[in-house]
Amino acid sequence: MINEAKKYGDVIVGALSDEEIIKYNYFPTVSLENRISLYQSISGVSKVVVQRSLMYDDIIPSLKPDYVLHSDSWRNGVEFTVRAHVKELLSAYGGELIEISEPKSDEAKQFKRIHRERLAMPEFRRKRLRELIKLCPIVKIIEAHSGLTGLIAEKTVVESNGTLEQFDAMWISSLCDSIDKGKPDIELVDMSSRLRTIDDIMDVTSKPIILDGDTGGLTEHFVYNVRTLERMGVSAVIIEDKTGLKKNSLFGVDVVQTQDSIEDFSAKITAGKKAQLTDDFMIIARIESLILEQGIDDALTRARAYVKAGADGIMIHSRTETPNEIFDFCDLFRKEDQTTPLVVVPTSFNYVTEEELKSHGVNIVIYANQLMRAAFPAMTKTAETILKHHRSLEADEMLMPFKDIITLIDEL
Ligand code: SPV
Ligand code: MG
Repeated sequence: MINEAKKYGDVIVGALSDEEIIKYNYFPTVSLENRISLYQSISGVSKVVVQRSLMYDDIIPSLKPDYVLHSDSWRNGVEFTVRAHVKELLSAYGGELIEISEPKSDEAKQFKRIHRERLAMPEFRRKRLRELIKLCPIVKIIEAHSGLTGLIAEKTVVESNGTLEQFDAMWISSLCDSIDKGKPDIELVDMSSRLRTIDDIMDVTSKPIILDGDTGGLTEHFVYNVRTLERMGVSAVIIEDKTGLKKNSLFGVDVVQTQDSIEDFSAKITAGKKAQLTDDFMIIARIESLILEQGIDDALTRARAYVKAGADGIMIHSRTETPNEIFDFCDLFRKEDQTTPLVVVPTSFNYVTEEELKSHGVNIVIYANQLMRAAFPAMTKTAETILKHHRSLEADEMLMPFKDIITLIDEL
C-alpha cells in the first residue's frame, strides 16, 4: 500500500489510537509508540500522524490530503459507514479515495489468524482486562456460556451513531452456566465443570474473561482456584460476600441467603491475592448488602474493608427496578475512592444507559444473562411448533437457513 501511495506524492501514514482500534474489534499487541516508529522506518513514509477518530474527522479536514489510500475490504460489512463518511469528507474539498485490494496470499491470511491466536494466549488475554479499564470510558461485557455464545461475544460488531460498537470481554455467569446444564444456580455446577466451559470458550475466542466465582467457596479451596484461573488466562474472578447455600441474587430476600462477615470475606480476598503469581489477575469483591436489604452504609463499610483487604475492584449489585441505589452507592464510593474499578450488572434496572453508569463512576458494565434469555424462548417456541404441526415446516420462518448453519463456523 505504501509503495502504491508513493506514486501519488508524499505519504502520510495514519496510526489509529488504541482507543479507536478497539472499536474495530481488534486489540493492539504492539504499543502505539512502537507502531509509529515501525511506520516511520518504512522507506517512502514522510510522516506518521496519530488518528484519534475512527471516522477520520480529526485527520481529513485538517490535513486535506489529495488522495486517501485504503484497503478495499471496507466496502462490505460495518466499515461501510466509515468509508461513506470518508468519501463525504473528501468531497468537501475535492479529495479522492483510492482503494487497493488486500493481498490474497496465504501469508496475508495467516497474519490475521496468528494475531488473533496470539491475543488468545494466557499472557495476552489475562492482562487485557486491566488494559481495557484504562482505555475504555466503560468496559462492556456480555455473558457467554459455550463456544457458540463466546463466538457471538467475540465477533459481533455494529455501526451505531457514527461509530462501531463491540463487546470488550465475556462474563461466565454462574446462572447461565448452570442453566445451560439444566441445573439451579446454587454452586451445584462444580469448578471442574466451570473450567470446562471456560476452556470451550477460550478455544474459539481471544477476548478477556471474568468468571462469576459465586462465593469463592472455602478459602482453602479458593486459593487453588485463583492459581488455576490465572494460569488459564482468565482476567478476573468476582466473588460475592455470601456464605452457606448460595442462591441467585435476583431472588433477594424471598429465599434464605446469608451474608458473610466482613472479617471472613476480607480474609478470603487477602488469601486469594496472596496466591496469585502475576500482577494481571484481578479479584473483584461483590457486595450483596443492597440485595439483602442491609442498606448503603453497610455496602460502603464493606467496600472500604474489601479494598483494604486487597480487592482489585468492587461489584455492587441490586435487584431494584431503578438504578437509584446503585447511583447513590457509586457517588458516595467515588467521593472517597477515585481509582478502584466499579462493576455493575443492570438486569432489573435495564433502562439505564452505559453513559449514565459512566457518569456515576462505573468502569465495567456486565450484561449477565441476555444471550441465554434470548435462546431459551426461541428454542421452546420452535419445539412447540414442531409438536403442534407434526413437521418442521411451520417453524422454518423462525430459523436460520440450514445451508447457513453448515458454514457458520469457519474451518482453519
Ligand atoms: C450471574 O450471572 O450468575 C450473576 C449475576 O451472579 S445475577 O444473576 O444477577 O446474580
Ligand atoms: Mg452468579
